[in-house]
Amino acid sequence: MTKALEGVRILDFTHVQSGPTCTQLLAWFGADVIKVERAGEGDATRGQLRDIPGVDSLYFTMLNHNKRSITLDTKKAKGKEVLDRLIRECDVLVENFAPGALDRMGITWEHIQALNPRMIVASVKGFGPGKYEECKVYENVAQCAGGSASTTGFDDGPPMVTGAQIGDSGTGLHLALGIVAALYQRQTTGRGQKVLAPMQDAVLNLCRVKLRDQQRLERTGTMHEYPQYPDGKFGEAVPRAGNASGGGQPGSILRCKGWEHDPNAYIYFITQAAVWPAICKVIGEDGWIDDEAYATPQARLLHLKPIFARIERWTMTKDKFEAMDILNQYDIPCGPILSMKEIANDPALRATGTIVEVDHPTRGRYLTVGNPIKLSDSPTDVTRSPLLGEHTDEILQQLGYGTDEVAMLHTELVV
Ligand code: CAO
Repeated sequence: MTKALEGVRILDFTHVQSGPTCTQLLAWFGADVIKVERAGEGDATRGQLRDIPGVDSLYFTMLNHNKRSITLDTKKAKGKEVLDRLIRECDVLVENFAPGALDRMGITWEHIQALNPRMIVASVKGFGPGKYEECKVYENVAQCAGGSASTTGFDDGPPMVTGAQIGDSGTGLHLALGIVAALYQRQTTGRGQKVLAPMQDAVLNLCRVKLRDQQRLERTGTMHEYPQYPDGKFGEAVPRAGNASGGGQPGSILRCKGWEHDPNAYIYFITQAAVWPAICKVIGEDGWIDDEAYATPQARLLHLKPIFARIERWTMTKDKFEAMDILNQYDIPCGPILSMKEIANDPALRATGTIVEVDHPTRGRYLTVGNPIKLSDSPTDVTRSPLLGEHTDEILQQLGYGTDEVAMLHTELVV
């Protein structure tokens, strides 16, 4: 079966997490991704958070599947020459260097355009144009600058970052979509274009509902779905909502049986209006179905804390999976708090290829997250990440270099 992006060649100048997430997705959709790295060290993540001495870290392997690796010193004249050939041959250049690094290498937009006007140049940067555009940025900086941290955590605590890598992987996803759109547009224009995904903007996009709430707060001075209502105070900005859903259907994280010794014995419980009578029956509060203090969603907003406290008295009598089984019978939206250990062994996620085992020549077998996006006509086969420079000679030969020239590039320490 062919792959969705078969024939698309990606010149992958990415490192760490945001850019590699993007190019890994493109590789999973069938693009030929050529990762350019410096000889010796390569992508810094190869050596970071190592669990086995001398072996590519899981950090690296889990972000660089299905790619080929070429080592190239793009600051040397011969290295530049090889790079120019790659630019001519590829469809997309993806990079997430610090601002200005590509220009300092001499790979300006004009230079690329002169070599290959069809090339799409896609970049992740921390910030878009403006005061902070020259700044280097990592994950948590983006979470803070994009509105996530100020709206995450509890009202009486400091701003909080989240474990989901919305700044890095979230931006990588945005960039991948921009690239695919640019490839599509190129079919009619015949031209490449620049694609930019700033991490602050991507995080803000994922925090869109909080900007919605900022405007609601400014108009009405209150938000009835937030835990600050009815007893607490609202300030000028969207507050941290703890585990409240903050949306149209109130929800909360509730303790389940075993919570005293298991940090993940919890369930997320949503009091969806459509199933309110069923919720009342399950927890043994049939009287709440018609009680005017509880009967309507509007009335319930005044009593969310006691309502969830009462539901929790019920969830604490069941373990999270028992509670799920019972609640699902009544279509009550809920979800167990799953630990990474539980997720790693989840048979459904393994069956769909979202959790996969991969063989690696120096690491052995390891677990990774496969492609979460499923295309029925373009299935993903997850293959291991490349060793540093593993495909250097192969790629040079494909670029038209003869055996002697390849040997010379090695002796000149360009590759
Ligand atoms: N040959 C020669 N030089 C190379 C090279 C190669 N193959 N690959 C990289 N380099 C050089 C770059 O040209 C740059 O040199 P200069 O500083 O002289 O211009 C240098 O290596 C380092 O690049 P960098 O500044 O991007 O790397 P850093 O480790 O200092 O910063 C990071 C890392 C992530 C903070 C920065 O790249 C950044 O802000 N990127 C944009 C935002 C981003 O993607 N952040 C998310 C990262 S994931 O958490």
